[in-house]
Amino acid sequence: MRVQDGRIYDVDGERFVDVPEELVVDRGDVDVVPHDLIATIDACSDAVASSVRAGRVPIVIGGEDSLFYPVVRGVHDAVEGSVAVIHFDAHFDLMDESVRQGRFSHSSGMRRSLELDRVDPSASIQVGVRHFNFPLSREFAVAEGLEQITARRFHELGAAAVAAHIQERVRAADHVVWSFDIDTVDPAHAPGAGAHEPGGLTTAQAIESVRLLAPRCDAFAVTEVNPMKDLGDMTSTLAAYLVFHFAIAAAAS
Ligand SMILES: [Mn+2]
Repeated sequence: MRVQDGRIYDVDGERFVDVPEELVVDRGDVDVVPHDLIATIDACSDAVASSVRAGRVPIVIGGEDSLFYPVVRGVHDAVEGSVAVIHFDAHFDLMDESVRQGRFSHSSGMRRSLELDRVDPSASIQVGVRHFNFPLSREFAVAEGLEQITARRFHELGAAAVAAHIQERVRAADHVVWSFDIDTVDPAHAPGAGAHEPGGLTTAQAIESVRLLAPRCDAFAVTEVNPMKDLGDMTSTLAAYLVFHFAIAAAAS
């Protein structure tokens, strides 16, 4: 990370940032229980909760997007007060359940998160959603008071204006969890994603969003990076940069 004498030059921010030795600590993988999804979710949730209780800001790297719910639950269980969810994704992830996917798949993360007692839909927001989705999911979002900023709208407004809006949206919440599905980013920029949804954010917009919002977050998850679909590691590299920018922006604040 080009750290010298405990500091780094943040080129995008045009500032020097102190980087303490323990700014980023790798706590290792959470055990996946291949034949017991609930046990895996519990393990993820417990790991996130223990990191939050230890005063850390967990940065969780997927794995597909069923990781989203245990990250929110881990923070929720470790803190008091209300929790806002910032959800960057091409998709709603508001499916209640389906015969093929059950209740805890990568299509239900936001739905399950909103069921937690202190998650506040009126302070939560979905960003980068696009194309076509289930009418019932949209109606559910409206009924819950969950705001959605489409990718189309994001392109009209720009990253800075969207970030300012999100800051305002989450202002009343005591804690903020941010889940970032890599398919938020356009497949031309991030081909190593579980799903290809054209019309997404650029890498520059994704990085700028992270720089602006990181200081407000109690946890950050990057999900759905799929190295088997990647080209020359460009998506994995983007995910790593999102994490670096998150850590440095948080350290600078
Ligand atoms: Mn998605």
